[in-house]
Formats: sequence, C-alpha cells, structure tokens
Amino acid sequence: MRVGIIGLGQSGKSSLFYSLTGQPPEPPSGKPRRRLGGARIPEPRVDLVASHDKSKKISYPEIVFVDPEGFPAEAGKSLGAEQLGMIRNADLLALVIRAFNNPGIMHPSGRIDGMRDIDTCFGDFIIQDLAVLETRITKVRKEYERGKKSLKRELDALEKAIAVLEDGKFLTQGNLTDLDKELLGPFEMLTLKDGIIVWNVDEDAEFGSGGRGVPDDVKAKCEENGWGVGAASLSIETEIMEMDPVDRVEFLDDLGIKKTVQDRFLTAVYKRLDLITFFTGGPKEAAARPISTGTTAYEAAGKVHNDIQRGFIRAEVMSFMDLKEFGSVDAVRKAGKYRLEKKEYIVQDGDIIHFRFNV
Ligand SMILES: Nc1nc2c(ncn2[C@@H]2O[C@H](COP(=O)(O)OP(=O)(O)O)[C@@H](O)[C@H]2O)c(=O)[nH]1
Ligand SMILES: [Mg+2]
Repeated sequence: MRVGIIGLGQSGKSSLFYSLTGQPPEPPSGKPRRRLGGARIPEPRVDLVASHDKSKKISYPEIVFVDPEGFPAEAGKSLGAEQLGMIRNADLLALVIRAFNNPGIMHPSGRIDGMRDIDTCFGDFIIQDLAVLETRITKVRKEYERGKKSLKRELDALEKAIAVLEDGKFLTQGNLTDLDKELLGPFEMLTLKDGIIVWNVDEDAEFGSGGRGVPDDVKAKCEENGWGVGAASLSIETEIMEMDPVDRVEFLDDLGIKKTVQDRFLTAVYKRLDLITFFTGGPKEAAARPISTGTTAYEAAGKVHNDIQRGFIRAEVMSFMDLKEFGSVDAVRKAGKYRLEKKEYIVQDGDIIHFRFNV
C-alpha cells in the first residue's frame, strides 16, 4: 500500500513524512526527486501468532509513503505535472494544507488561506487528469477512425470522463460505471483516488481553546469530494520525533494529546483503504499482511509468494480469536474450528492462514 503526500511548498509535507516514517527532512536539494519511506503499523496480534509458532522473525504491516521533494517554494503556487506524477501510482493521497501562521515561513501565495489552497490543489488534480486523458483520447480517436472499432468502449469512457473534469468535478463525482473506471484504471486518475487532507495548524491552535478542529467549510468541501480530513500540528509532531520515547509520553500527556499523528493517520489510512489483516506463521517468520476487504484466499496467497499462488491447493484457516480463546493450535483443531478453504474463500480480518501448495 502506498500513500502519496502532496501539497504546496512549505505546507508541511516533509514534516508529515518525518512523523510517519522517522526520516528527517533533508536540506533542500533544488532537484525534484521522490523520497520513499515506510511506516510500521502497530499490530499486536502478530506477536501472539509468533509466540505460538516460535517464529524467529516478526513482520508488521507496512505502508509506504512518498514525499515529492525539491520543488522551489517560490514557484510552488500550484502543483505541476512533475510533482503530481510522483504520486500517481499511490493508493491514497494525503494533501497537506497549511493552516499555521508563523510569519517566518514564507507561503508561496504570500497569505495563509487554507480553503484557497485546497481549491488550488484540487483544481490542479483536475487539470493534470485532463491533460493525461486528452493525450490518450487523441490517440484512441485516431486509431478508432482508422478502423479499430474495439476501442469504442474506451473512447466513450474517455469522453465521459473528460466532460466530468471539464465541468470542474472529480471523476468520483461523475456518473462513471464500473466498466468506465476499469478502462480508466491504467491512467491512475488522481480524482478517482481516495484522499485525506491533513489540516496543519499552529502549535497552540489545535490544543488551545476553540481552534482545535477543522473549519466547517473545509469539512464540507472534503465531504463533497469524498475525502477525509483531520487536523494536526506537524511541528509538534516533528518535535515528538526528536525526543526519546520516555520523554515523548510525558510531553504528550502535558499537551493532552492522546494519540500522535502517526497513530491517528495510520488508523485512518487503514480505514479509508478498507484494509484488513491476515496472518501467516511458521518457525522462520510470523507476518501480519494487509489486504483489501473482499480478497480471496487465492489472491491472498499471491501476496505471500507467487509460487504459493501458482501451486495453491487449499488454505488452512483459523481465526485469531479462536487461537486466543483455545490457547493452542491443537485445541483449535479439537474444537473443530480449524478449516480447510478453497481458492474462492473470502479472507476475514484476523484469519491465520497456512497455505498448502505444490509447485
Ligand atoms: N510553525 C510551524 N511550522 C511548521 C509546521 N509544519 C511545518 N512547519 C515548518 O514549515 C517549513 C516547511 O515544512 P516542510 O515540512 O519542509 O514543508 P514541505 O515543503 O511541504 O515539505 C519547515 O521549516 C517546517 O519546520 C507547523 O505546524 N507549525
Ligand atoms: Mg518537503
């Protein structure tokens, strides 16, 4: 799973990246590039699986974050094709919006106005999606007119999508069918992706009286576009990253913060991507593996290894709750809760799966 961080210059992208991945911001390089970093998702259930199997290694689920770097802030009044290209293959977008004041840090437009910035960034998503589809439709139309009639469906989908975007709307708001969306799949449309806005507030705003939340008009805007939104003070979050863990707890307590942006954000990502976790165990490794809701046993096998999928015979499945309740794999078996499932079985959250395969 991949989350693309995006936002105007100095909005707090690298600060968010830091608080999620532990990789500190680097001095501006001036050369556009993308930084990748992983965040481990707390998943205590895998520890129990590992203790039953005496596994040498434990793997926690991980989400990869992309931080586009090196775009000059002065020119950063909008998101260009290059920056957006870096996050095109993300499963989820995280748009950082500056709501903190700090006059010492320049805003590319000279004035803090989060709502305006959301409009700018959303507008840029639409413009770049349009650019991609216009290039494609020119090509498809030519081939269609030359006689490749099989392109009719795609041509229709492209025309429909372009009309939605030209109307200033996200593709998620248009009346696209599942087939249209499938045909548009290869173009990784930004406005078809799920997203979360990180409303980056002043240090004292979030935790003082009044300014804690996100303004209502911002909430409404997000809802309209099917996006989520949450407030955070990323400068506090980066401070937290620099402390040692013992001080961290005390610091959070003092500020009355129950959860760091890392905890909150990772939970939100899991929810928005509709992810569940299944487990695999064994003496070598116990692993927690995130998958989409509705994934079959066969597809899940492919997440572990191509060979396991290729040679899939059956999935031996028990639920984490049963293992916890009965205390051992043998006891789960005796209770008749150990199941043998076929390829089509829909994996459930908390399933512990042993794949039988033959290659
Ligand atoms: N005062 C304040 N400064 C912040 C906050 N978030 C980020 N900054 C500062 O704003 C500058 C730009 O942040 P950065 O994360 O590098 O933004 P990016 O250009 O979007 O990657 C840095 O100097 C940060 O320390 C915040 O919540 N409050
Ligand atoms: Mg940055």
